[in-house]
Formats: sequence, structure tokens, C-alpha cells
Amino acid sequence: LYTYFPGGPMWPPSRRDLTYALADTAETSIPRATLSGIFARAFARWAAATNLRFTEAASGADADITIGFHAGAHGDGEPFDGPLGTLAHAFSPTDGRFHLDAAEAWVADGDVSSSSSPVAVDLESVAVHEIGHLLGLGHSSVPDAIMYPTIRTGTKKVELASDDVEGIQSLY
Ligand code: TQI
Ligand code: CA
Ligand code: ZN
Ligand code: ZN
Repeated sequence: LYTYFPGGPMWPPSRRDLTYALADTAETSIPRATLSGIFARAFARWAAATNLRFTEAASGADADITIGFHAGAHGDGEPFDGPLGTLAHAFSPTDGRFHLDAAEAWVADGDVSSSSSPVAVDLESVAVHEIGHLLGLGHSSVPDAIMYPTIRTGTKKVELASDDVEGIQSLY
């Protein structure tokens, strides 16, 4: 079953049109256009299950959600740790910060199963999971759920399970 963060924080009803920005991409070599496509698909999966809408903004200055790639310590007290370990983290509503570990062997072409790297991680899969956190979901006990707290290496998991849909629809 799905969970929420303590206290059940959510984006308020007055904020159903949310913007996101690729705010800090200097530390990744993934092309910006590739990132745009991956995050657009990841947000669209949650939009399809709710009355939320997500639009990419040009700058982080006025965006609700800011996405950044960072290596090691990056100013929020939760340093990244090199390949594997912590892959990414997102803060609960309505903070909006979404950080990814720049040191991961991110797979951005969608085919993580054919990667030769034993530490390859599918970026879109992690994005869909972290957006769940950004919207207020905690972890789920259902292994098929996007919000389950582990993913097998070398796998892509981007489709919301019914548990994820029920969880997000009880918030929005
Ligand atoms: N990052 C953890 C996560 O997002 C951070 C975290 C730990 C956390 N406990 C939490 C966030 C409780 C909110 C609430 O879950 S992670 C996966 C998965 C991570 C893990 O790097 O371990 C994904 C990030 F599910 F695959 F294991 C994304 Cl998809
Ligand atoms: Ca890491
Ligand atoms: Zn961070
Ligand atoms: Zn998580």
C-alpha cells in the first residue's frame, strides 16, 4: 500500500498548474534536449492520473519544481555518494527541490537492459519515482509500484501501478 509523508503535505488546490525547470545541468553530460524529453515523459505519467498539469519553465527562478544534477555535498545537508547508493532525492510538498547524483552512470536512451555498465541506472525510472515524492507520496509496500523503495539494477520501471494511481488520486 502507498504512504504519504508525515502530516500528508500536498500541493494546495490553488496550485494545479505546476512548472518545473532543469535548473542545474552543468554537472551532467546528458544533452539538455534529452533531459527535457525524459522529464516531460516522467511528469506526464503523473499528470495522466491526476488533475495536475506540468510545464517546463526556462529558468529555475520562478519554477515550482527545480531539477539539478549535483556531485557530493551540494548545500542541503544530504551529500551524494558516487555511483549507486543514493541515486537522487526529492523534498516533500511544497519545497520542490529534486536533485540527482551527477556521479551515477545514468542511462538516458531508455535501454538500461543493454548497458554494459554494472552500475547503470535508468534516469526516467528514477525521475518517475522522485516526482511521486515531490507530489507527496512516500514509499509503497507493493513491489510493482513505482513508489516501492528498491529497483533491480538494469531494469526500467516507468508505468504507474494501480497502487501509485490510487495513492496519488487520494491526494489530487
Ligand atoms: N533515494 C531515496 C528515495 O528517493 C531517498 C529516500 C530514502 C527517501 N528514504 C526516503 C525519500 C523516504 C523519501 C522518503 O527513495 S534513492 C529508488 C528506488 C532512490 C531509490 O536514491 O535511494 C529510486 C531513488 F526505488 F529505485 F530504489 C529513486 Cl527509483
Ligand atoms: Ca550515488
Ligand atoms: Zn540535494
Ligand atoms: Zn523513494
